[in-house]
Amino acid sequence: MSNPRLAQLNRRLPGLRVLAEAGDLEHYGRDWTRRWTPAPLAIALPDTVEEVQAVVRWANDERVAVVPSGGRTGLSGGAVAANGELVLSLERMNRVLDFNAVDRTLTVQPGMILQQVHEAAHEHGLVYPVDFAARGSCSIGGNIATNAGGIRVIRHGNTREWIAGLKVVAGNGELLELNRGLIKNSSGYDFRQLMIGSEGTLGIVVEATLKLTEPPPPSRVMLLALPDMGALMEVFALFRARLALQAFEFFTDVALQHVLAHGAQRAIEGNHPYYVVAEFDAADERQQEAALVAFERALEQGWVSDGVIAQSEAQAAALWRLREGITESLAPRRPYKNDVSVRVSAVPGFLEEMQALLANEYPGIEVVWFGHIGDGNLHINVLRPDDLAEAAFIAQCEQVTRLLAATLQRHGGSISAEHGIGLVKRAYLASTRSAAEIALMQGVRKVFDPHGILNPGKLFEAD
Ligand code: 2HG
Ligand code: ZN
Repeated sequence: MSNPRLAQLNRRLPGLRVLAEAGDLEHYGRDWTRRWTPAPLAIALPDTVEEVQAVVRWANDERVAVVPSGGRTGLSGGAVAANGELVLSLERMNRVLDFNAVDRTLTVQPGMILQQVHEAAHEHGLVYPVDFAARGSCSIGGNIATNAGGIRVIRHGNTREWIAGLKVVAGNGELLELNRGLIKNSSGYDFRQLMIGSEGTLGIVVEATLKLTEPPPPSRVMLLALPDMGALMEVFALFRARLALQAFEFFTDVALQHVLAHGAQRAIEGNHPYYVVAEFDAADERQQEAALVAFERALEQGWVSDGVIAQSEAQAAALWRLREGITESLAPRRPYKNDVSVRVSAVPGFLEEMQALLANEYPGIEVVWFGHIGDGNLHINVLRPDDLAEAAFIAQCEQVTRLLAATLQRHGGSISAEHGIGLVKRAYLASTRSAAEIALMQGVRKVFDPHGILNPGKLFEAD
């Protein structure tokens, strides 16, 4: 260990696993944004809560910045280490610690992959219902840090709803035990909720007690083709009124073309500008019949032009792939991403303005949009043309994001719905949160992390 700081860390914590090879710095220093050049000091891989505390105490004493790191599937740069930070990877802390059948809770370490959490819940005949396409590689600690949403929010809410307790290491190395799994706890400030969505700037989650629930009833998956944008909210209102929706996801034909080019199977013939994947309870004939009646009504009204209902689990998975495969199909192009939300009632007005804005500001540039329309959450992926240099492209996108932020502000929306602020959206935080709120947020940060060593530069432009 030639670096004096690392040598000192090694002297203080000789048993700590530390990586500092070029390949490791590259691997652990970046997330799915792929925009920043990774340049961490090293990677610490603690195996126990005490080791996490010891690393944080050292970093606090030495004023070394620490980037907490999970699956690094984030899309806002929240886990990027590009400034000599120590990456604190929680990947070795990936075990189930406890299942409590009476409380219906699963206590896990933060490095557990979401899919493994699903499987562990399933073994006990229950489910952890937060779910999204990155389930195979994102970690539960990262989900908590960003209050991850996904495709079942319409039924179950965000990660926030499913956390019964947290153990967290604050910026001075102190271990906090927050809420201890209680359902009722009216004893002052709820720091557990404050930690959720704080993007590693207040503390490092070292243990989480997750609420579990009953498995959902049997469901069916339907793909609908829509003739125009106006039909989208009509179909949503109709389906929500008549069916028990588990998911209602939307994408454009532009998105579909990318997924098909990436190997997915076409499910509906012809050209249609918009699509919806809906999943709904279909426990009995009455519910299945209700879905067909709703579909026929939508056809009569001209709100849908075609549709298919999956007849098997394999077909359902194939329909879901059309929606869930979008991010992966675009990844090689390293899109510029926006992840915005408005209240569901504000979606039609916002969409109209947003479409006009994108058409105006991105002439000749391919824009792919899709999202969780039933939650008022849209993802916009902008693809760089080959003949436009990266820096010029980002500058143009930043300019459009400023306009988008102003549009969102008029509609009472948010510049980040579920991906967090990280590095990517920090310049726009003030479009969603007031100056008074931001000052309070920074004040809170000082309380939990007095020397600002936890994920500095993320969330706020200046600490
Ligand atoms: C999704 O909903 C994810 O698929 C990713 O939140 C969104 O890639 C994106 O922009
Ligand atoms: Zn999403």
